[in-house]
Amino acid sequence: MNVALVTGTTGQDGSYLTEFLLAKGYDVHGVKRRSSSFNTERLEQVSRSEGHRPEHLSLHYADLADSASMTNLIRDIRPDEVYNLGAQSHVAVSFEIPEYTADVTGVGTVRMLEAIRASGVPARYYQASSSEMFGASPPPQNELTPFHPRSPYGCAKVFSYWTTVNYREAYGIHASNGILFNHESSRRGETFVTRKISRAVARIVEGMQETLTLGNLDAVRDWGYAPEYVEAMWLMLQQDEPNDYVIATGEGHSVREFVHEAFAHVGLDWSDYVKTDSRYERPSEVDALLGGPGKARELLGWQPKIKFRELVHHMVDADLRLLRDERAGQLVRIDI
Ligand code: NAP
Ligand code: F7E
Repeated sequence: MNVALVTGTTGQDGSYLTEFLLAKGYDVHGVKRRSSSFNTERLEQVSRSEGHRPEHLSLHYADLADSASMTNLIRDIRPDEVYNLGAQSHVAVSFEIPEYTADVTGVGTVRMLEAIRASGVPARYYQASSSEMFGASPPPQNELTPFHPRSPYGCAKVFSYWTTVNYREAYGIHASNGILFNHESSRRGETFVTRKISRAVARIVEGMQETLTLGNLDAVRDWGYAPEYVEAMWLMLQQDEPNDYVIATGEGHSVREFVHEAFAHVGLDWSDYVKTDSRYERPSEVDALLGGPGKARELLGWQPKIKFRELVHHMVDADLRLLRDERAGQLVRIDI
């Protein structure tokens, strides 16, 4: 039986990865943070998935800002694989709380790797690196593209990326970076742009909202489907040698195109509903991200299946379903 420790298990990716690992027969230990309200809603969706094995999922209170909690977990659980997905992951928010972002998203990685090294547990390690590290480097971006981060979040991820490489080189830890481009789903946090749009479209259709206010519509992103991306994380840790991989669809689309496609899917013209406000713009923006996933295709055999149009339609349909079920007083599975 393989044992995995997942930080960020309550987040979008953590919930899909947990589901994926349980289906593969793993014992999964997830890290959750103390919160004054429930923060395990996504894991409740995991518990309704086919083949869920609740006896193989354990949740532990710990925090990336608290090294002792992570060291104790690794020593006690002795995982075969550690997936470090926990982070203050919101780019715009990172400008408001840069020091906290550096601590959790940056130094948190040192805490995890140092816990592995100090415990002597021979765990393989996955680091959730990000296309935000490329920042101002023009597209297309791949593993050889120089980093030029444009936010405190991007800077913290660059630190984590090199820390992961350093622990691999210095201590021989099987540590890999997944440089994931944006990936989305019905479990995406509501303040990221894709979910903000799909949720607003559903609310407008249901007569619960009149307009949608966004920031920069010109930004281009390479949006993929989150459940496919967690499989790539797992594949990286199944390789004989650790390595760093870009995971992306290879297609770039603007926020404006996303908005257009989402409203058109329900027969509406986006320009009748969408406003812009500089309050949603960032002090420094990443203009265009478009990844080259050739190395992952060649070495991992990984390829994205769901592309832009299908993703947009899935997200709008899922939010419509969720809203209608909530209004009907039902709580049902909202996976797409
Ligand atoms: P997410 O939904 O925001 O989830 C982040 C997770 O980190 C949540 O479980 C959160 O807990 C946890 N967390 C936050 N602060 C923490 C702390 N101090 N200690 C322990 N855990 C903490 O993010 P995601 O979209 O799933 O992304 C997963 C990882 O991949 C993140 O590291 C993100 O930066 C990175 N990434 C994401 C994308 C993307 O497009 N989604 C692309 C590249 C890289 P709560 O639930 O309690 O908030
Ligand atoms: O913004 C623009 C915004 O917040 C995408 C995280 O998962 O992916 C994510 O970071 C674009 C940006 O994601 C609004 O300016 C316009 O250009 O959905 P987002 P992100 O910043 O790309 C990377 C790969 C990560 O690693 C991160 O963890 O959309 N935009 N109007 C807006 N963005 C938001 N949030 N809200 C708006 O109203």
